[in-house]
Amino acid sequence: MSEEFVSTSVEQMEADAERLHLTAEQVGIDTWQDRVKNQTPHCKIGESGVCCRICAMGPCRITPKSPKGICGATADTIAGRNYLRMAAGGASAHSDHGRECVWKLYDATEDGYYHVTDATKLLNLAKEWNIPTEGRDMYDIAHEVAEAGLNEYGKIKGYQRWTERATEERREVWNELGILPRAVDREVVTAMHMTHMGCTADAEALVKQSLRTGLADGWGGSMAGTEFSDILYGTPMPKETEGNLGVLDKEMVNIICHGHDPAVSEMIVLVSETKEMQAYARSFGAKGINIVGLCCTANEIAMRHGVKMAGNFLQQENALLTGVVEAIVVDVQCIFPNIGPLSECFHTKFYTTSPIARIPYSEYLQLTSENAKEVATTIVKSACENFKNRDESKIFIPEHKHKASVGYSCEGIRSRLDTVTNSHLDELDTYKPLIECVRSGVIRGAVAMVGCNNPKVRPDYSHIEIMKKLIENDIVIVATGCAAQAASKAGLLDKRAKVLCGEGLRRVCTLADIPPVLHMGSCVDISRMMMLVTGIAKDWGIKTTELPVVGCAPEWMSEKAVSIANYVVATGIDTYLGIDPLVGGSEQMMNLITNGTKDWVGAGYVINTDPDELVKAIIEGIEKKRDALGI
Ligand code: XCC
Ligand code: SF4
Repeated sequence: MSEEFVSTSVEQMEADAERLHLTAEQVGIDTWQDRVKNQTPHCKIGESGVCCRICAMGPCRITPKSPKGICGATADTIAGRNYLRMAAGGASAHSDHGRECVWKLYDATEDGYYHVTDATKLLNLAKEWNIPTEGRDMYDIAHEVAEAGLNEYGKIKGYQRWTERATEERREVWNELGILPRAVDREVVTAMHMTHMGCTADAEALVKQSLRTGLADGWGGSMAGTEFSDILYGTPMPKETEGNLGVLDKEMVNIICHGHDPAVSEMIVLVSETKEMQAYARSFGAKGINIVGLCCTANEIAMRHGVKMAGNFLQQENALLTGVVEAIVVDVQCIFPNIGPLSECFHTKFYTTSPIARIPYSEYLQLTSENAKEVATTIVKSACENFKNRDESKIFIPEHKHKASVGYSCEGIRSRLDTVTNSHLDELDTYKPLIECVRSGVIRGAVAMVGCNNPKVRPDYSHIEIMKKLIENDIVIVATGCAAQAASKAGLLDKRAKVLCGEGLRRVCTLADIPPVLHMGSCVDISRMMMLVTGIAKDWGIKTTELPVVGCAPEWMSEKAVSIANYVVATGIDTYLGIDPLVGGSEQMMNLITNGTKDWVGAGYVINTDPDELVKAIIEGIEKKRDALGI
């Protein structure tokens, strides 16, 4: 029997952060905790979404005394335009990350640095897109599939090909509403054009375009990111790893990979695992090389290689404050600019690798398909050489960490069901046993926990408390992004966390040998969740809107989260937000995103900044769906 399971509490995590903050004071650097104080209270007008700086007659601010901007734009117009611009920013980020993945497959060759790893997935996608495969060279197929994938970003006619994977019913709804997404770039440009000075003033049209732009991400750019990453680096399957700051190792060369696109982190992992590089690390007195991930990069390399996860968004400064990080290497998105000055206070080397994220106080080594291995080798070598430069007086590593079972792609989930339950049914590769569990009430439903950290709420508390309450109520969780990282810090990805579940879910966890929170990957992998709900709806024979499944982003902060929320809702899944979406200054906008979208796509937002009330609303929402199904 393994030792007893004890979840790390938020209080313990906060105590670790406080101790690390002493180091920040010692070296003379600020952290987000300090900066939040300086930024509070936030500007009320900006916070409620009614500050417009779209043209140079402004900025215009809506108040009771000044109900219109200089052009006559109302609160509804201004909040609506700002909201759509957030969705467009988020869709751009996800989709461009996806595009980079497709380019890597386009550049892939037998003897290059990027390869086809999951050939089955490549062939399936070729078949789906009517690309001939018979008797062809694998890389010829790969290049044609990649070119077709790239074409989805800018094609001049037609709709996103990826949407053909959705249910018939969804495509009809999207088509009738006029939100079936066209090329990814087209939807973002349309959003930017609509929100230009003197264009769309109608909030309803702005919300519809938000849904459409979101769909171009979730059923377009993000889905490309997931699919092409799987083809290149392998489709994730269940495996064991560890999470939280305790994964940093004092005796090893520690390298942190942070960002999103696996092209960089994959190469760092590959290079660091070579005998030659391990020996190089030992030649400087280290026991070896310890690669760890932060934010979504952590999710990507944990899911595919079992690399350890140092934590989520608001933990990035803490990781460096341990004083044992020889190098941090980043690509794009969610990187605090403060990593620059912070790394200067330590021996830590800070490497940027993408023209999309240039950051002061970093060394910039642009990584391309042609130089990837050389760049990774330079970084890993310099980290090894840097091991001897640590300052003992600045070192403190919090001990908390948990075991984590990760790698639950749709294929990973079905493989678990196949080995333990489907084998009795003589039917493989189906969600039917899972559906049986939900119908019978052994599991009440499922929640997709996603999104970031945000100091507007107590960080990680909302994620962790909501997840604990849900599993206690026999609701299974799928998680991505920084929500999944929060779960790993609290031990909820540990299979032994089933002791925290209600009786039904505990039984399912035992039978299927899974943890109660299933780690599905990074934020582009919310496209996996879309495929999961679509697969379940198809196998069940009901609409996605009828499933006792909801989404929840209790601590979101990025524009990407707005894009995600839009496509999740458009896919028919109610989404529970713990942070206000910055439209509170417009009653019409608030009403449109909570109720209005319900009439159009059958789902909407439920917003509540109190985590206890939010989780109650989620459970009620799931039970209502069950009642409607008569189960
Ligand atoms: Fe970024 Fe993706 Fe948010 Fe985490 S969850 S803070 S977007 S790393 Ni995506
Ligand atoms: Fe002001 Fe209108 Fe210009 Fe916005 S677009 S800044 S509301 S004048």
